[in-house]
Amino acid sequence: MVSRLRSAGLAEIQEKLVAGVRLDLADGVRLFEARDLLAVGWLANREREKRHGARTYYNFNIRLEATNVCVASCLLCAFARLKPGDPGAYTMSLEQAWDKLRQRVHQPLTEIHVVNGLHPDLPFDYYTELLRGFKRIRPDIHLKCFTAVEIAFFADLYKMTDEQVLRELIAAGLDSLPGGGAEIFAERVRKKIANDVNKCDATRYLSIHRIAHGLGLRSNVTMLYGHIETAEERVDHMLRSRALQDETGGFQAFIPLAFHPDNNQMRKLPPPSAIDSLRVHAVARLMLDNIPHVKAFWIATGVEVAQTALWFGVDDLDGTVQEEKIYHMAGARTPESLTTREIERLIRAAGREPLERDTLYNVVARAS
Ligand code: V47
Repeated sequence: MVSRLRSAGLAEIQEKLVAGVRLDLADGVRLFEARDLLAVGWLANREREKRHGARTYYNFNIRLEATNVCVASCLLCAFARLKPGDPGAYTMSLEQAWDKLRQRVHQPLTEIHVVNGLHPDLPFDYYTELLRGFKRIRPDIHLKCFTAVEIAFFADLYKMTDEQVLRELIAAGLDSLPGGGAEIFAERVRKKIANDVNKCDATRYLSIHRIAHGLGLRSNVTMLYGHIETAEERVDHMLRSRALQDETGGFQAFIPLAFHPDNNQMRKLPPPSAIDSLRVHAVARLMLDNIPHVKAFWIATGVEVAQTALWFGVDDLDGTVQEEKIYHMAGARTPESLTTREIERLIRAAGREPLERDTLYNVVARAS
């Protein structure tokens, strides 16, 4: 392998990894530019196995998008509708949202993941009541709700600080933050694909995660790839995530999200290739020496690429998901959900060991 790494131009990176020296921007770019994908994957797999062996995590979860009304008009998005009443716009009543959980009382779910549009007219109580109702129905369920972009929007709309919003949501039952809304931190790209006064910038996204970590919440960080970003901008995004993790230790997982071009204003772009997806996950594993998990969101990458990524640095497949809309409205042809049995089968078929986890990566033991 050493001679293969040398011919791939990766000998120096291999030496750094063995010596425990951190990779820098130039190393990250070199990993993106190296032609030998398997050499990059081999390095990433070694880092993955150092941390997790063959263990591969998944979660029994559901997704809920309570409204797609969103005052932001990001070019990348196929989910949002600008105003209530626009064709395809919806906003669930609290009862309708709670019903989504009630209908699944028979499922041993451990997490609800809620992401919404930035709705201009709902009162703040809608969100706190949403959380309280979920906890009344299932007191043990973990509420992973609202991206940093939503938290910033709430703060501006309801005239609170970001910290006040987080404290009120925590008091209502919020348990952690998902990683959505990060897109690409680099200004050049963010300005083009997600330019909206209502969408917080990278500094505020990171600041909200910092505050959340300080209040005892865990969170994830995502990166939307495969559109107009350069290799430097991908690595910069990883390095900004790594820097915050050095400060707080609060990120659990880094989640690359493959761009889907259907039904949005960037539909002329081709979707990222399988090769690119495998590389992004592998480079993330190599750059992010301080974030425990790299997740392949199978809805975004496709099931087969997510499964293959288990040998390219990935140790987590998200979960059953159920009722996902953001990707399916943007053209994803993946199923809307997988059963735990299907997820276990595809992990085993990859030669890995499936473990059901809760949101905080405690292993869930089930009587069989
Ligand atoms: O922030 C929107 C992305 C994100 C498109 O924290 C798109 O566990 C691709 O953040 N093509 C929301 N992506 C989803 C998300 C997420 C997913 C899985 C797990 C977790 C977690 C978080 O979806 C948005 C945006 O970056 N997105 N439109 C699109 N056309």
